[in-house]
Amino acid sequence: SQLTGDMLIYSRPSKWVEKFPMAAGSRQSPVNIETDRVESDHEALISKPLRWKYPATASRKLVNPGYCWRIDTDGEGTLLSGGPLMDDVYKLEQYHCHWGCSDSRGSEHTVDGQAFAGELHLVHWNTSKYKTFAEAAKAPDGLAVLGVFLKVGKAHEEMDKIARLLPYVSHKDDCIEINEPIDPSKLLPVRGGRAGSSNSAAQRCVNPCMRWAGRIIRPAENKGSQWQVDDNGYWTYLGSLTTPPCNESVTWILFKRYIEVSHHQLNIFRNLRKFPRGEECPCHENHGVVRDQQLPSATATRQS
Ligand code: SG7
Ligand code: ZN
Repeated sequence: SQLTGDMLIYSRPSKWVEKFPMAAGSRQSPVNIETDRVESDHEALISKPLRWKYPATASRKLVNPGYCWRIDTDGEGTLLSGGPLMDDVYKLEQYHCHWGCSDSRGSEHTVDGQAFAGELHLVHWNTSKYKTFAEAAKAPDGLAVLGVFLKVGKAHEEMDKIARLLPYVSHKDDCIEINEPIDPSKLLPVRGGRAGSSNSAAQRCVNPCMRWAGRIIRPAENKGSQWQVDDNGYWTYLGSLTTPPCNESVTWILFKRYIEVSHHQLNIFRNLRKFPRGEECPCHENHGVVRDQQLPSATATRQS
């Protein structure tokens, strides 16, 4: 049986490599962040704080591609620079979300084996070096994704603006224009447009655990929620897109702090439909790693 197009998104990540050879690469995402194996004093990270700017008017369209919700921006006036990106200037292309069928999972990355209820991704491309998003997506330093973990708690005000619009894009290929401004910087756990400006705040992940090298993330090895959460911090490593074509073009920047969203808001995400009007199959979850773990055939062994 041939896997094609969108069906791949719903298939197990270990199948992706059949059609997308990049999925077998050596810097595949997501990874498990091992907090006792990070480097704090990387000069490149601390010489310039990470900084961002997102005008609320840049969020133009809300789309249901069948496997998540996504907000496309016009990039106008948006900026991400500094930290691991050094002096290159990146623009925001889109942001989207991953979630799980229960509140105990849904994030793509894990921290010391612990999954979160969801993960928000702000996808940027390097405008200093490349002319288009497509060109940047093929380059090793072409993309930068800011990741924010979602934990269940109180309802998030800015996220609610998105949740309230989702019924208008309930089915695959539905798309609406955004009129009420949605400000992606309000979805970040760190305010003030900068992060990682002190030595311990920005940390580079050392030799992160790779999805395709047989190192499958195991919640069983969870050390609990005891890791250090730096108020202004992030973890960074060089990785890939988490879905086909799995391009190894992403500098990942994951905030240590999470944001809270409500169970109800997550349920609105889970209620999005995978197919066009007429077929009512809900998108219960759309995070990669756990799907493989659930399969009995997954070889959940760890290499040291
Ligand atoms: C989501 O994640 C979508 C994809 C995105 C993919 O499935 O947002 O974007 C589109 C255009 O649907 O793929 C090329 C791209 O951004 C992977 O992005 S991610 O690594 O940040 N999860
Ligand atoms: Zn994503």
